[in-house]
Amino acid sequence: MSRIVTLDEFILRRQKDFPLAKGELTGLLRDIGVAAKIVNREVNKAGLLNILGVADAENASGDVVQKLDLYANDKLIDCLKNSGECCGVASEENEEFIPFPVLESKSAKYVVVFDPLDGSSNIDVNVSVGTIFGIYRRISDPAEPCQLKDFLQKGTELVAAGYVLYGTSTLLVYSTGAGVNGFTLDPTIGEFCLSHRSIKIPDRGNYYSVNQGYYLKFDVEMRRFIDHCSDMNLRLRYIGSMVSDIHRILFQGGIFLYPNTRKYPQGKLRLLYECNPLSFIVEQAGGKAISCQLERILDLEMRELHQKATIAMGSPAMVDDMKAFVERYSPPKS
Ligand code: AHM
Ligand code: MG
Repeated sequence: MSRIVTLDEFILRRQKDFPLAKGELTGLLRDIGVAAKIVNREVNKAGLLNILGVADAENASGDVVQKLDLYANDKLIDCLKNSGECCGVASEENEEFIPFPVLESKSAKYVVVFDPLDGSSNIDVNVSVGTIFGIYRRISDPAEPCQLKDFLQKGTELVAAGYVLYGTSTLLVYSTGAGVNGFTLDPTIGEFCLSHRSIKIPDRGNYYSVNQGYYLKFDVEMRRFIDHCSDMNLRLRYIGSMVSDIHRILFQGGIFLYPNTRKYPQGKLRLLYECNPLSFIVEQAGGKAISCQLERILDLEMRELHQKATIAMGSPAMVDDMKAFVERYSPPKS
């Protein structure tokens, strides 16, 4: 039997590969791992504790029942606030970013962005959901509270990113820009253990993942590409939880699409909290991530915290196919 490597041990080992690293990023990743365990505990007992349902409802003992996504949001903020390595966070659940008080002893160098529980429509029906996170080095003065510009950095500036998938088992997958590794939570010892080393996305796969219910609302070039996927007998898989869909594609290959529709002319998914961190992971695994207007996602300018983007990501050859369809079938620009 091979020796078990825990997430903490792995992160510490990796830190030693960077002689100038002082351990701040290591501490941050560990804190995110702790928050993930707390959220996982609640996700798993959600039905039992009557924690599901609308925020502001009261449970039998008169306590305020928190919606699970708000609970996850609070836990992540708590863990990061107490880490001492993070000077502020921006969450999909909060309108504004949250600066943390400036610490007397050390000035934290990082900001963290996250979607605490992605795939919220799945929460109440026991289908997999996930947490997505990204870590940036602050660019404002470390002696001052963090500022909006610390968060409005392009995806290319990500120092680390990852996700946690609360599925049949709970997995944490992350990258610091040197490959992608996955850790499965062993509930008997309460530790994330290295289970997927150096994840590499297949060049092609048998799956495509898109909300085909919106087919008639997509632009013609996107419809032609979806027709092509169907003609190629690719299998359609769409969970409605981006983390789950991307996780499958990471291992089995395929393409994930969320194009613009009439309802969402800029796309639906958030660049900061969803598209950039997952694009970072997919690229680190050898895949590609572009907008449906064919710009690399990680190169997109950030203008506002809740900015949306269209996205096509996954196996590199399939993203190239999609690009070719868009180039071929887009109406000529007048
Ligand atoms: P959420 O952050 O409100 O949960 O929305 C994001 C989710 C993604 O996980 C998923 O891919 C998408 O929304 C599904 O949207 P739709 O129901 O329009 O297909
Ligand atoms: Mg989301």
